[in-house]
Amino acid sequence: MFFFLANQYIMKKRDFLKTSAILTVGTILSPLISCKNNPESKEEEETPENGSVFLLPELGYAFDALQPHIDAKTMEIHHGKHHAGYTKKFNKALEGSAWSGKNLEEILAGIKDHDADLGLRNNGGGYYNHTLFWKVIGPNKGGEPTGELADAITQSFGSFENFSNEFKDAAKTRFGSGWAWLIQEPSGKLAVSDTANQDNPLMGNIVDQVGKPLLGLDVWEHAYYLNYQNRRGDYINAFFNLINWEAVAGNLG
Ligand code: MN3
Repeated sequence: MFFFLANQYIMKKRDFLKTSAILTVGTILSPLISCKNNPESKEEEETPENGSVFLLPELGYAFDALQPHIDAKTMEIHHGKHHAGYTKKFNKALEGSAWSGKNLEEILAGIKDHDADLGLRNNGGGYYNHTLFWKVIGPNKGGEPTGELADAITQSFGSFENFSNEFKDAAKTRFGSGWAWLIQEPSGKLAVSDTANQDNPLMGNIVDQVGKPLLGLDVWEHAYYLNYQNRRGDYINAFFNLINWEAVAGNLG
């Protein structure tokens, strides 16, 4: 049975209002929150009136904290524009849908491959994927996992080196925009996979390899182009200096 790390980011409207009332200016840049400063704004009217809203999570570190591996400008735009945009559009897509009020994992697992679900697929995936991404990287991280996760990687791949080669290869060869993943399959075994666009391994009706994401790497050009231009391989190598293995281990089911 999967559980989802970002359940903490979903809350009922009344709790959201209570929370937003005590928030001061910080790294949370959600339009859903910032619009509270202006009750007359149009964005306020677009906030779901019932059910739940998903909030843009805080990074937990400064925009420049991941330098030189990921530059501050990329982080600022990626979190404050891209992820904020997915968050807003996801909430909008949920409004009035049968999925309103469900948890994120259930929503992703239920999405079908047809036009009616496209807004949920792209924006629900974008919301989940980036929420995971910020959690599994951090300043002064990298190295190798220890304990249960290290054992699981050795069991599933033979060695950490085999895993990292397979993961880097998946990230390099993902054509166009998408993500590379370390997932835990329903059997418990770990595997590497990759998905197109904002698809997520929980989307069992869409992806070939289903599993719970433990680690995800965004290989959209917006994730690295300012610093690395076309050198996706350099960005992937740099990512390994940022992996927060404790956080990845925390995602094990
Ligand atoms: Mn991205």
